[in-house]
Amino acid sequence: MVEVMHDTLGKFADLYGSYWYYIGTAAVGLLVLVLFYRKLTGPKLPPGPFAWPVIGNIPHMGTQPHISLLNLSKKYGPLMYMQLGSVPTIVIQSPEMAKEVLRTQDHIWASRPLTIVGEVFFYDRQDLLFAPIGPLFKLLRRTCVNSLFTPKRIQQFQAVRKEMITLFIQKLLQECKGGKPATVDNMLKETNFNNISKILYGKSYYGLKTKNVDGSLNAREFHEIPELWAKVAGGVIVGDYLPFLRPLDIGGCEALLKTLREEFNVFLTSVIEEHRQRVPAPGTEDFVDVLLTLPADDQGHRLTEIQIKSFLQDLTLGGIDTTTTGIFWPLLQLMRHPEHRKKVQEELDVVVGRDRLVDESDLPRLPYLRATIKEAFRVPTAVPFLAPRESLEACKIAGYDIPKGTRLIVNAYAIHNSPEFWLEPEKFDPDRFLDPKNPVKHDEYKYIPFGGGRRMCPGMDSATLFVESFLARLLHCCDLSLPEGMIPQDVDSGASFGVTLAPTTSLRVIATPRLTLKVYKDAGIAL
Ligand code: HEM
Ligand SMILES: *[C@@H]1O[C@H](CO)[C@@H](O)[C@H](O)[C@H]1NC(C)=O
Ligand SMILES: CC(=O)N[C@H]1CO[C@H](CO)[C@@H](O)[C@@H]1O
Repeated sequence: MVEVMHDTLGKFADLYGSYWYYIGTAAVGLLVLVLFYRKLTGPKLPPGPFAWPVIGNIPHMGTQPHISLLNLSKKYGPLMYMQLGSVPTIVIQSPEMAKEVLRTQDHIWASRPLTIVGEVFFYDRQDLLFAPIGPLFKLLRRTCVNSLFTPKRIQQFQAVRKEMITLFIQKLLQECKGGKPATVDNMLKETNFNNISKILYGKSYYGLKTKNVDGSLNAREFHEIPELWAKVAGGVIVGDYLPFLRPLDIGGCEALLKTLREEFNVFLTSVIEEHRQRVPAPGTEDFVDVLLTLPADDQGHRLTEIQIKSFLQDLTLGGIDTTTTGIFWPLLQLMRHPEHRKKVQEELDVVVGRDRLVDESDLPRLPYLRATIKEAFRVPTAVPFLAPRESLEACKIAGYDIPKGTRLIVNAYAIHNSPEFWLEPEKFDPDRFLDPKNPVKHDEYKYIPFGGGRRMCPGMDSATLFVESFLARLLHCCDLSLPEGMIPQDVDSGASFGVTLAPTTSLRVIATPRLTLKVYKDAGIAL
């Protein structure tokens, strides 16, 4: 024992005596000074949780990142800095901060980062959703405004909407014959997919098998492509955050994205071929017709075939899941809150009566129905995170320095569900949107279900009309109730994170007719 101690002390003395000791001390001192100096003069980053080496703050995201981040904001505030693997990120969780990045600094934050989905699935970002700021982005946005989502074009699809909703109601009422419950979420998925594809491609494609490049039939039906895509795109692709692991393709996401792109490509190639062979009557063009016949812009630019395909992928994937989710959550809330359902139906009876179907022209006179849908876009928020953005230059937010190339997450869910900005946020209360003394103003950025700034959802008007029209007809034509033994509080409002929030359990309802029988007969609804 004494021997060992002596030995150690001896070594210590040796070290103490050597000039290496002095050099070592000097080096450590210098390092401390440099770090301190950088702290003083380097970028002053926003606060945020401790970042682990290599993985950074990835563990803080958890499986429900929209809620984890909302929880973290209580400690670190509405502007938070995180390191997601190798990606420097800021997280925005208040209306004031949202206004800063979506309006005041929109020119800095309107670009999108390069991700594996953008690179692999969208042919190196030749679509709108993933396009960086540049000429293609401008051309595609202009196409949305001038050719695809014009009021006239939206009006043109009124017949499709009407047909689809009527068919849905017929199917629902038939399934519920004899008081049997129907599973609404599954029914919505089918119907929506088909009818959106009708607007885009002029045909329903449900049940259609995709083909392989050699023409043989693939096992996957076309509607599975959007579902699988949403799973991959809504999850974490490891290679995006830890690029050195990308070659391993953990989970096989990249390989799956490639396969899905190929299957989608074969499908779109045949759709485009079919459309090239025909000349649609004016006023009956679908989106493919419109995109194929776009005139060149001032500089003579036209969309290439790859760009048309990627854009159609966007519109298909951006439109189906969001619209289904947008119809599902208001319906679920109305099943949880029979008192509001009753009020919506009373409004319909007063404005429309029971002797004819609701028409889209009735919607402006149905404020309570519309407020109900608005409130259901708040809680829960169908699209919890706005699509990711990236800064084009270094900037300052709230006095903090944000370097160029920083990723931006706007947690719309948090903004919609924080008690700082909404009174009793967990309460479902459509009247929030009807209070003339305290209106929810667009320029306050406390209500952003469709995003904001130059990246705001181009499908907003079209989607809102669709959802309103759907729910107006459904609630007008059908009385809804829960399966026996279930009370409203039993309706599970649990949601799991993804590009859109998905319900964790199925919604089962029983529908019965509530209008005069002649109305169903005239509308061609077989009971
Ligand atoms: C209830 C339905 C919908 C909701 C809640 C919704 C929500 C959103 C949100 C939050 C964004 C991101 C905005 C941002 O980054 O600030 C977005 C972008 C987008 N949406 Fe929608 N959307 C819906 C329906 C649709 C439909 C029906 C279409 C087209 C058929 C569509 C096409 C797009 C496209 C192409 C973008 C990307 C725009 C860009 O990056 O410039 N959306 N949507
Ligand atoms: C968020 O905080 C609440 C209450 O403090 C807690 O019950 C919940 O588990 C937290 N959720 C997540 C995902 O961190
Ligand atoms: C217009 C249109 O395509 N309607 C379809 C909507 O979805 C239902 C349910 O799948 C189909 O039966 C309709 O043909």
